[in-house]
Amino acid sequence: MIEFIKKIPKAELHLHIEGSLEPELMFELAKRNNIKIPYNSVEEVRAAYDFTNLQSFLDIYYSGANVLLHKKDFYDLTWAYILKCVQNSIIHTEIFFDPQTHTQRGVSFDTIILGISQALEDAKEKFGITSNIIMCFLRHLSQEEALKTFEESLPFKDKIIGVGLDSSELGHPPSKFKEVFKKAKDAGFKLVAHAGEEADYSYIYEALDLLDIQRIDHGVQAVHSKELMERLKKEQTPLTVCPNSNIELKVFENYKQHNVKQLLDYGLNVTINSDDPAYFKGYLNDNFINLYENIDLTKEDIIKLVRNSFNSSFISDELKKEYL
Ligand code: ES4
Ligand code: ZN
Repeated sequence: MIEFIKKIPKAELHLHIEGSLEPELMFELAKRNNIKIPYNSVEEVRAAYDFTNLQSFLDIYYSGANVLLHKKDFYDLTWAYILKCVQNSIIHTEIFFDPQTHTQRGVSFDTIILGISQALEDAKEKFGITSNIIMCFLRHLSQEEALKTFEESLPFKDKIIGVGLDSSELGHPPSKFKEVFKKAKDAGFKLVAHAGEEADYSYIYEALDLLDIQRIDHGVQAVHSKELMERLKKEQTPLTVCPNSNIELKVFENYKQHNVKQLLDYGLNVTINSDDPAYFKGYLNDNFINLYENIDLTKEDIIKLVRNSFNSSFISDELKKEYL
């Protein structure tokens, strides 16, 4: 079964490219760009990855991103993730990036998007891996700033398939970003949002009803509302669940406590994803293997989860047919 999990061709729908920055590359880029980082060794970095909640992770994740300055840095970051895709049998990936994490430090929008998209074009050429890019707004910042970022992205609209919402969830509900999501929808972007990761299921309702999103990132708190579960089942709204992330950020105590099997058995459209694999101890295969080893996931469950990812992706119907 482990071999089967490793080899089955997969799609990934919830991956923050900044969260794929491995400590080794962090050191290399710090050196290349002459940037001080608060660690003396790769081991010291890994030891710092001991999180108590989402915010404790985000503090370290944003600090790690400081080493990214030039187009080549974003290219190298993305290329390193593509090599992991090859190892994990990922043939299609939809990656998030956080423009504000970089533009706030003076990095220009084009530097970021051109570096990432060049690596993805090369991935298609060299490995046949297809991809889409989703731009996330940082929810701890204002809607005003999200609107500014949205305007900045418009010259690169052909490279960005959708917009998302991430960062500190508690206290920053989807309702805060109604206007920018409306603008993005009118401009033809696909819409997704992190909701019900740490915050309660009311954030999922808001994402659906106020932002009109097409996928929910995480969404595991939905189990606390029978009415919402029924709706998600009926509408087959995709949930991009990230098991390693949930364990590392203490959303669940351990894999046995994770509710992914419950969501799946209820009939929801669940997918498995790695979120921030460099920080959460493993890429996509590890997420599947951890579930397989700890809860009663059958081979049929795994096939269903993988098929859900392709079905819920933003690829064309033609390509979907080819992949399914
Ligand atoms: C994130 Cl796990 C998670 N949650 C919310 N925002 C994020 N950004 C990067 N990883
Ligand atoms: Zn995420």
